[in-house]
Amino acid sequence: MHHILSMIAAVMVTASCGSSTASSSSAESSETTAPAAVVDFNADSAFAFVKRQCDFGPRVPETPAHEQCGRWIEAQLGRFCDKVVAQKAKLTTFDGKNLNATNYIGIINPNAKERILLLAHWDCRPWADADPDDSKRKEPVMGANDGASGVGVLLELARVMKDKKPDVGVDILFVDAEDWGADDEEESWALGTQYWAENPHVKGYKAKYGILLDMVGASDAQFYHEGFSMQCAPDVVEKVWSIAGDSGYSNHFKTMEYGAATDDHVFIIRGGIPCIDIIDMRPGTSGGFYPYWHTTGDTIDKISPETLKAVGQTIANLIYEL
Ligand code: AHN
Ligand code: ZN
Repeated sequence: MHHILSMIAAVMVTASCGSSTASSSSAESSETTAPAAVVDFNADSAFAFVKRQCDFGPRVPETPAHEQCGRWIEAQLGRFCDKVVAQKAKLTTFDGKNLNATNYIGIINPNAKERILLLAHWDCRPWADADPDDSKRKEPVMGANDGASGVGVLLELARVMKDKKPDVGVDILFVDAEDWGADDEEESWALGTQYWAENPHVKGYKAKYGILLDMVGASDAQFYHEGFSMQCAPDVVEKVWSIAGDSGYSNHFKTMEYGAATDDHVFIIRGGIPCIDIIDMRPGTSGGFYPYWHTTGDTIDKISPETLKAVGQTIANLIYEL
């Protein structure tokens, strides 16, 4: 089912790629030894940001844990960024629920013309419907990896950027209500991103490209070239995987195309910004993703500081252009 959906979505995204800004040619590095990084992404700090989110409990929209974690995220962005926007939205789910959702945006170098968009969803899925134990499938997902890991990496990047301002403008977008979706309805996913794409926090917002982090914390994470990213932003994929390899992280970053995920980046692309997805895909597993995806087992013990470092340091090295 997932595969069929992906193919349908592939056609739709292909048709809409043209609206995005023309991409520049790829600049691949031929370095074979890892150069010294300009900034140090702290893996333990990133891990602490992931754990703190889990300590609230599952951040399912319309629950106290979600509300509390949202306020915490806003406060963290306030510590590290030049400006913070909390974008409130009323969203309707596929099953008819009205959600009070909030997207949070942390803005770094607000006046810089050249901008990079970094995003992750911060909500948790209300049901662990992929759990092997069917008695647990109505329980919420903790989302240590599916949600908290991307937010944790981006908060640590924000902390690093406060210490040493990059030349480029960076917008960190934490989207709500990504995971309240139905298998057979593409449009039911990524509601917060769909809202942001229609109502960007800055009128006429433009970025050179976007990078989505989704499930970036598992110890054995595998990041393949994702299908929609390759269709609409192949040069960005090449650049990120090239930097990851040069930085010593080819154990996680595989230079092979695999799968296509209906994820937040698809709706960023539709809005006209080329965007890639760094997502943990596992060929041969039933879901095609990280093995605890949408199960009650998506907990903090699956998260490895080493993986958070691989992703975070790669993005840092990109921002500071080694
Ligand atoms: C679907 O499940 C259709 N796409 C994956 C998007 C997702 C959900 N990423 C994390 N949770
Ligand atoms: Zn999910």
